[in-house]
Amino acid sequence: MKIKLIAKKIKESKKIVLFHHIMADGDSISCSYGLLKSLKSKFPKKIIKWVAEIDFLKERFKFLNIDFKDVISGKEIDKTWTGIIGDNAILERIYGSEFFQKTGYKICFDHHKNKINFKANIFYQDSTLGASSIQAYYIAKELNVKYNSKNAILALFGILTDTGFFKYSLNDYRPLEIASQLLKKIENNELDELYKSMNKKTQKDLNIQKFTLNNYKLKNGVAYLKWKHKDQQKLNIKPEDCAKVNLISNIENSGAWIFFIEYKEKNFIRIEFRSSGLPVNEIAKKFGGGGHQRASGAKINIDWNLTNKIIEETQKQLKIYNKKNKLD
Ligand SMILES: [Mn+2]
Repeated sequence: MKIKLIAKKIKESKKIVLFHHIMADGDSISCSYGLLKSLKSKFPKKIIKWVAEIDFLKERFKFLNIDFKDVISGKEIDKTWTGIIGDNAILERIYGSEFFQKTGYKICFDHHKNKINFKANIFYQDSTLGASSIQAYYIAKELNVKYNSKNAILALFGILTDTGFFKYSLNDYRPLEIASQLLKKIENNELDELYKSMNKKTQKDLNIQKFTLNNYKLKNGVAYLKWKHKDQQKLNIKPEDCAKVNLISNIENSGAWIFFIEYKEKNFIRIEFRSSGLPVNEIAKKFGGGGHQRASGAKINIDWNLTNKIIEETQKQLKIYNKKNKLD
């Protein structure tokens, strides 16, 4: 029903502007740039633009060769525009949120469980989906978008990112079903390039792996690592480079794994929580964060005593969880 409403509004709108969330990931790219490409191919006469964090996207998604020709600064946005944000329902997490707020009609679609914290005209939420790019696909399908190799690969990219190449979506057949449709349109060499890029390891990556494996701790079922500023300096890396908590995923006798990453300049610690079942979003929430049951995040002030409390809390919750589920 929401999909039909969104399609109808897109058809009616003369000017559409898409947004991505801050620190965009593959799913966010699919829902903004990918959907933009699909909509432009279907509606060549409409004005369709996006607000993009150009420098960040250029650096992080080099391999996508994003063309930024449809990017607008946002200043020209007013009530005559329809704004679309996918993969996020938190106003502060929209890149260019002040411009999003100026749009006359707001469409939001998201696969997170979080409550939306702004007024949207249409809010299409489905937390059973492993990626919001699947929602973007449903919207495009409703509009009869024809896929070619370029926009199909952008759609697939989000699905691969958020499902971990279909690992996290378990027996949900929809990501694979949609991927199988998209694959019919994708050139083999392009997919080969995408897979290589998504799995590429740099020397920096290897240094991060080496440090992680040498320094993580595992206690009472919780694996964790504290990425302090001095260690980042030694490895000549930025805090955002450290956000790879799955380097310590699924170690035998562990049920949850956490990275605490110090952002010295910005004066906070970013926390990445992951688990093999424990609802870590409940723990993240207690410390001002949120996310999915098995993948959540939070941000706290730089306070290493508090990180110890978070580890203890996770150990405690894991013990309860394991007992309840007869895992110990
Ligand atoms: Mn997502």
